[in-house]
Amino acid sequence: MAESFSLQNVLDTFKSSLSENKEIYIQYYIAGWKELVSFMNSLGTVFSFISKDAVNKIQILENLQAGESGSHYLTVQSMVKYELENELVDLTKRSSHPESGCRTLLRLHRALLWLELFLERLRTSTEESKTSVMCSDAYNESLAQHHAWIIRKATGVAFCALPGRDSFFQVMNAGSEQEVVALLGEALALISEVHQITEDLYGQNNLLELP
Ligand code: 1PX
Repeated sequence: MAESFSLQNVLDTFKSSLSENKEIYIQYYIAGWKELVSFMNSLGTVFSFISKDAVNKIQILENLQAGESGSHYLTVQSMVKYELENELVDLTKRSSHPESGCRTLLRLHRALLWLELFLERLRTSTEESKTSVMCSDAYNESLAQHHAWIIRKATGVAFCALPGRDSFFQVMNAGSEQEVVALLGEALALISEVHQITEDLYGQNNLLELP
């Protein structure tokens, strides 16, 4: 699995997720996450509790896509419209729809901000920069505010087990350091576009704090 990972694959899947009129295809959005999860799995078992949760979220969305209302789960936009119109979203507390597509995708959406902040740090880092510090800074600026203390604690422990900057550059499979930095720039533009579109859509529909 580790050898099949490449930053280019991640870039390509997120690119495919954007339709011409800037809707986001859930299938490719999920495919992007699967790439990232396969990379995370290659880092070792300290990260399993993180990848398990990501896989679980991916699975919920895949089940919705494969279900009888699957056609409504083509894009994030069509999902939001369908679930809201049919009152399939728990808006204030989890009750009859604890695993709506909207709340599930929101968790991945928040994690995408972490990824954006982390990759930006990696892109502008120097040889002395520590991945654990870049990772936890990015985490504290994004996901941490949505996580309970126990999760933040466990996450902090996992970050200490991260490989160094060199390994990250290698694993991205994109050539020399300059080439990796260039590709990171390209990937970041796309990831931030996908993130912004989702953020705007969720913001307009008051979905950013779904329980
Ligand atoms: C080239 C570099 C690529 C790095 C790829 C790393 C991919 C990371 C994928 C992380 C996906 C995490 C999804 C987390 C979703 C979440 O926030 N879930 C929580 C809330 O869900 P709930 O259903 O309860 O409302 C849930 O409680 C989380 C549990 C697990 C802990 C999540 C910690 C996330 C840390 C993200 C940083 C990952 C560091 C990986 C190092 C490379």
